[in-house]
Amino acid sequence: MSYKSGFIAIVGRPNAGKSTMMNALLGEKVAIMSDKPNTTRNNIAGILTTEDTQYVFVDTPGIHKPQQELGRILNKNAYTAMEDCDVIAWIVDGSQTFGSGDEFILNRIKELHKPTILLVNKVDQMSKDKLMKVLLSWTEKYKFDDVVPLSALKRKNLDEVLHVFREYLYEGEAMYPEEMISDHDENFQICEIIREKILFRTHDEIPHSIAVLLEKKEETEKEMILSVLIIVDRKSQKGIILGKQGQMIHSIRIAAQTELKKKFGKPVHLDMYVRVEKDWRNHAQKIKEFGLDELNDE
Ligand SMILES: Nc1nc2c(ncn2[C@@H]2O[C@H](COP(=O)(O)OP(=O)(O)OP(=O)(O)O)[C@@H](O)[C@H]2O)c(=O)[nH]1
Ligand SMILES: [Mg+2]
Repeated sequence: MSYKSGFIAIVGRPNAGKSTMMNALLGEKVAIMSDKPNTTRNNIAGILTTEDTQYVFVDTPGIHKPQQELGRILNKNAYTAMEDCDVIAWIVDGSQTFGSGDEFILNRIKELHKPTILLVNKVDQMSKDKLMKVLLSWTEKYKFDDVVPLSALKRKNLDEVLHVFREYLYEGEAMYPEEMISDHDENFQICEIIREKILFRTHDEIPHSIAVLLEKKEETEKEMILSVLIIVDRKSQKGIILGKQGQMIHSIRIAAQTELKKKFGKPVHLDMYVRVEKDWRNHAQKIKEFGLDELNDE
């Protein structure tokens, strides 16, 4: 059998389960996940190298109606991934009805004329009857090259997902070294893990308003010492992140340190500071400073 490789853009509305699916396919947590919409903010490549295939998945921000400059950039980056890939994997939450985000995605798909696979996720929450109805209603919208139901969370039907992706990849050599699993470095992952712990503990506007920046990293054989800055976009949010008598930030620190210790195999000491950057999500320069650049599709 000949070797195949290529780029698979994983796109869909916020919360559809894109990052959960990519991590499940990789067997590693490369992208953070949460029940808050717009968890993913960067295009993140996850690389799976097998005996006969190198799959380069590109996890993208959920496509939505943007309220701010940041939202516009996130959507743009997802669209760029669709333009640059070999195969589009559109993942939908099977329990949700077709919405405006889906309309945007479908329109792009129609323009791009690329192999497009529809992945109907969260089937663990659906009866067989319901699933049949959902599959029927989606296949009426577009002539997908393939449709696969799955549960990213329960790891159901993932082999079939890989099998179908392979069908649409081109013959070619591996593009990345076998041991490489992501295109993002360790510092990015540290900040993302901390952001995930904040998302888990906050609600409403806060999950959308924070950014995490690494200020200092010192590592010895025995330990890692980190200092990070948590950006919020309003003064009132600073108090919420700190919590009563510092309880909130304490709980974020403990959770992040625990996961980072497991990841790096050594104790991690984490210092965190909170800074207000008023309305940063509407300022292109700030957004860029915080590592959320707009990608060029040229
Ligand atoms: N029941 C169920 N929940 C799932 C499944 N896949 C993902 N989820 C949940 O859906 C939520 C969103 O998952 P994410 O993977 O962060 O979704 P995403 O599409 O990457 O979201 P954004 O990054 O915000 O665009 C999380 O709470 C997941 O646990 C699934 O197969 N079944
Ligand atoms: Mg995501």
